[in-house]
Amino acid sequence: MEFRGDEVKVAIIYGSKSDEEVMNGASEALDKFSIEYEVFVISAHRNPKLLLETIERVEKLGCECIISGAGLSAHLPGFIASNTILPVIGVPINVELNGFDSLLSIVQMPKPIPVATVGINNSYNAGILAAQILSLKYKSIKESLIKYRTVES
Ligand code: RP5
Repeated sequence: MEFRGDEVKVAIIYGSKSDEEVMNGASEALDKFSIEYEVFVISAHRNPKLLLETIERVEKLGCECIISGAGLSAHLPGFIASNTILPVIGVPINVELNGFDSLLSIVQMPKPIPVATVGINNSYNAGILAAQILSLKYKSIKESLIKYRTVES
């Protein structure tokens, strides 16, 4: 199946407007491969109902992967992962403790609910990993990734 640029394939969900700058890296990476995405700013603890509705919406939109970033006690990516079988890529955000609180909250998910976790503040890599997941299905993304990695390294 070929990638159709007008379809939203990735949802980017982060917990607060204050995460925006860090999370822009994910959009930057997805833009390189012309992958459509939609961004949602929703807190898991301030607005859990809206978050659940949004996860349903993201599935209905046909998204194939979710990128989620949060700081502090970062339960957002894990909560999302527990409510969908779409792969969830977590981005730990450095707010306090050099981001280790967030890293451990995201990476230490109990079985059988994994969150594929990238480095602290490394949302760009989350975008690349999302592209790699999509490249299993979309040949054009696979070809672009191969070219990109050769040129960039
Ligand atoms: C987390 O708490 C957010 O993801 C953010 O990283 C952190 C601080 O949020 P704000 O108090 O700036 O809204 O939920």
